[in-house]
Amino acid sequence: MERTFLAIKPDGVQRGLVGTIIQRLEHKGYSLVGLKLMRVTRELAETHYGEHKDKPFFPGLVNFITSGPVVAMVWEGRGVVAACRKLIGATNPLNSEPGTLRGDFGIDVGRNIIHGSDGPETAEREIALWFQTQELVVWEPRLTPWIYEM
Ligand code: ABT
Ligand code: MG
Repeated sequence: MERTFLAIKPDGVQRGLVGTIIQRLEHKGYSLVGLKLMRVTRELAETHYGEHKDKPFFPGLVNFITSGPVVAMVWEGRGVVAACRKLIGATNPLNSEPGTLRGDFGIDVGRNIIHGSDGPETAEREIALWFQTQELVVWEPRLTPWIYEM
């Protein structure tokens, strides 16, 4: 089964959206295999957002992501990487469709609620960066045959 890395950013946690976000992904049919509330170190933030290190918004981005608790998660299921990007919505919440997390809950690009891996290779790299193998729980949800044709 495919896995993706998602992180509810400090704005999402401060605004009390943790439960809503997890519920939406559970209702979609995906299953949680890793979950932790944590403060992000500057080192982790700079590595995670390394591709943006020369962009003008990089210092603000690192300050923001280290400014409060983050909920780091690994979700599993068929097509989960691309589906979560769709459920999250466009990077700039003003361009995100209603019904997406950013479209429903965000306004500013620098306060866009949640991160999701942008492809399967990125997902593998980000899961390895944020989680140790023993923090991920392998389990078989009982609902599987009601969500998948198999
Ligand atoms: P992430 O899931 O946070 O990676 O966002 P997404 O993949 O949708 O968009 P990218 B391009 O990866 O943006 C990374 C973070 O940089 C912020 N950003 C981006 C700005 O603040 N200004 C900009 O002009 C752009 C392009 C948005 C993303 N995170 N936050 N917060
Ligand atoms: Mg990104």
